[in-house]
Amino acid sequence: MQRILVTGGAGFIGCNFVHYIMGHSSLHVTVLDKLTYAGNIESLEGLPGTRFEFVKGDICDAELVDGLTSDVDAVVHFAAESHNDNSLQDPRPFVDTNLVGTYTLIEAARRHGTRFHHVSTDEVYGDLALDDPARFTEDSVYRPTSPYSATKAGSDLLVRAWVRSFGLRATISNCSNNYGPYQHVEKFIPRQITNILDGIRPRLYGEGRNVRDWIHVEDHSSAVAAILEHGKPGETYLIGADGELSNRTVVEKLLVLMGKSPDAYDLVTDRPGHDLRYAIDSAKLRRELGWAPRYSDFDAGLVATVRWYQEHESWWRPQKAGTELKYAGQGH
Ligand code: NAD
Ligand code: TDX
Repeated sequence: MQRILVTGGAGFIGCNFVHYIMGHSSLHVTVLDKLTYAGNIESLEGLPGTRFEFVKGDICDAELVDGLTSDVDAVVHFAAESHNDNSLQDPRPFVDTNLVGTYTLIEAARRHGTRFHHVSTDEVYGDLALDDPARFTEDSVYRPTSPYSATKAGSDLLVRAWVRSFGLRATISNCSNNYGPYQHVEKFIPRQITNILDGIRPRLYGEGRNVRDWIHVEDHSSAVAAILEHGKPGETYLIGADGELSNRTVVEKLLVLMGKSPDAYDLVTDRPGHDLRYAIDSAKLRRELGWAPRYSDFDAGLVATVRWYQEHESWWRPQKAGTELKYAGQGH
């Protein structure tokens, strides 16, 4: 494998993956990204120019996608509308990008016989009860609950059907909640870090009891790289790092880390349909591909993430006021 196409490479996980894969291989990387509100070209600064190309465009643009796909050995597909709260306000872009965009890409990959990796989420499996000892596995039933997770579930099923019906050489990964550098300030951890930096009290939806299973974004990147290299076409791999924590616990950790009282947060209106708990069993990935997370200490990862937002205000500041205005309109 010499050349890959990365969709959504100007977004949070996509840009971290591009930095990771270019630092750990001699691959040539082309990024295709529409630069929606969530994409930021600055996140791709400092990459070796001879092995990197950026194309601004839409994954729903069949002609563009066909040309780019014909030129590479593999497509790694991160591009998506990714925020649950937005999907509750306006589901349409989720249907377009997550469903029609994925369809457009797998049709091109089918025509050119291109290896395809589809990046997805644990949210396709719905949620678990807070006191349930179970975790999601590759055999869990699809039960998406939000417009976002429903369109991600639909995109997974399209990829599975293209594998079965057309022999597409595709793998799928479903990962838990990521944190780390370059994450948009609309998401939970960066929102609260930048709120605290701005003297605003963190906002917890409902009672803050919902549980998310946190993984550092670099561990997600190393897992996708391992699947791209050694994964078996047709297989799904769950990616997680045993990082279950309630939202309240995460906010308390951030407040203490940033020199505030652990109870200096506010409870706000809950998200409609708010999934209670996600939890990943990543035994298959660890056993079959020998993958293991490097950032097993969540507190250390959080310290590094807080430092990154402190040191990169010029990266996030332009998005902050508009994001908070949008949240104010939702009672959040
Ligand atoms: P993000 O919102 O930060 O980035 C998405 C990127 O896709 C942006 O750069 C945006 O400009 C681009 N994009 C959107 N629509 C496009 C289109 N039509 N054509 C081309 N580019 C387009 O998202 P993220 O958090 O980096 O998530 C990346 C992928 O990982 C998504 O598929 C998401 O479902 C999945 N995922 C995310 C998480 C998480 O915790 N954030 C966890 C598991 C899986
Ligand atoms: O201000 C907030 N207060 C709050 O309590 C925000 C923004 C969120 N929350 C809660 C909602 C969730 O329980 O924090 C948790 C995390 O919220 P998000 O960052 O919006 O993530 P989530 O809805 O869990 O989805 C994320 O993980 C799975 C990503 O956004 C998805 O793209 C990914 O698929």
